[in-house]
Amino acid sequence: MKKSIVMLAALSAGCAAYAATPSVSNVTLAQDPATRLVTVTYDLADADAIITLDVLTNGTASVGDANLTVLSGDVNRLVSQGSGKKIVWRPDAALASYAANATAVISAWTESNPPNYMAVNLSITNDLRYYTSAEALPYGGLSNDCYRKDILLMRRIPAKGVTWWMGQRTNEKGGSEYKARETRHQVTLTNDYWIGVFEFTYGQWRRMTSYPDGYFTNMWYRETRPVEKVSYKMLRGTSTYENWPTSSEVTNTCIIGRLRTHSGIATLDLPTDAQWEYACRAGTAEGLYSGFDISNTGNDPQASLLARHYQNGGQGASGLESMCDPSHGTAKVGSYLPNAWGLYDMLGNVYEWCLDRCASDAAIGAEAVTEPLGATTGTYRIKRGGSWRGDCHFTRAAYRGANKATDVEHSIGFRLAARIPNAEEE
Ligand SMILES: [Ca+2]
Repeated sequence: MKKSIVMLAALSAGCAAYAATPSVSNVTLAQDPATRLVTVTYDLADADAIITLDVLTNGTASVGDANLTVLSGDVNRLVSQGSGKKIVWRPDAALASYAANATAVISAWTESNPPNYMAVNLSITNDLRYYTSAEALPYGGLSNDCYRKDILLMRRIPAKGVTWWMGQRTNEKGGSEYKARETRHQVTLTNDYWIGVFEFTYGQWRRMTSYPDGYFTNMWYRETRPVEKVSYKMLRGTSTYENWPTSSEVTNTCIIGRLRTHSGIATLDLPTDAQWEYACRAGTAEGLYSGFDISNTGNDPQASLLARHYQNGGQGASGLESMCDPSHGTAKVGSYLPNAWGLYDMLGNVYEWCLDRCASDAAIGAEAVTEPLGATTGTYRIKRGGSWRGDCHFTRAAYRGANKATDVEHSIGFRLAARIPNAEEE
């Protein structure tokens, strides 16, 4: 058994005037030679903090997030201040010899500056786990369908204070009919936010309440497919859905209200139209988040790499069959290439409801705006990204469609978002 060199790292919120900065000390690492289990201890002072662990070999080289997935104890969650905090790590067999010469690095993150991934357990209340990368996820990572059925996995989007271009560049292929609703303009968002890595699925819905009355009838296959036939009104509450943008309040019994109560995340909601497009683009300006424009408005080869649409499997051999299987209908979420922030199916599969009401015909202005919340009146709400029911001119980052808030459509589902508080709000 060998003692570690004591190492510590505390990441501040960047604005210590508003909230105490957590500090970590007395970090130790020891390995049991019989079981190979590694125990890390530390003290946390000045503020509660989200804790993540890295392990270095030879003082500098990280063992890598993919080798730090079997952890228990005071790690990957919000930890209360105190001494003698304890983490147990089971290293991979190949790392057994490294662990004996390792040093532990504890990072303490504030709630206004969290790690990149948050996992919400849909079976246990108030169980939020945090990870620095997708590689650090337990249970085998994203390939495990638990992230499509049992866990709501969200990605932090670095948006605070960033000014970017929303809308269609000049004469984008596939966008000529929609220029008025895709007018290019500058947008600045005031907060970072979480957004779902995947569209919300039948399986996730079932863990919060009874099954939705969706279009697809294959009980096993649809568990990992996006929910559809859910209206904006159903998602945000019969008596509260019209509140936005005056208020973000929803009832406790609608799905978003249930998820807020279950998770303890008060800001959980649909994304705004601008949050959705910023997350979809992930820094790109082209029609597709891969950096290409579409070349075919019907069945486009580049869009087919990213999106389930009507012409690459949306339509089955007998048309729009409700008994979906892997060959047609909606796709299992995460079947196509993600964007640079690791978000899947932002284009295609199902349209995604956004919070915003929209003006007539969804027309949008050219003036620069900060944190836009949509029109203040109107019965229509924005939907984004195209779907399994449509051609590729809809599966563009700029395309903005709309439906009535009461519409129940087999092409429209949703993904969740949650505003991250700024340091001064803590
Ligand atoms: Ca989608």
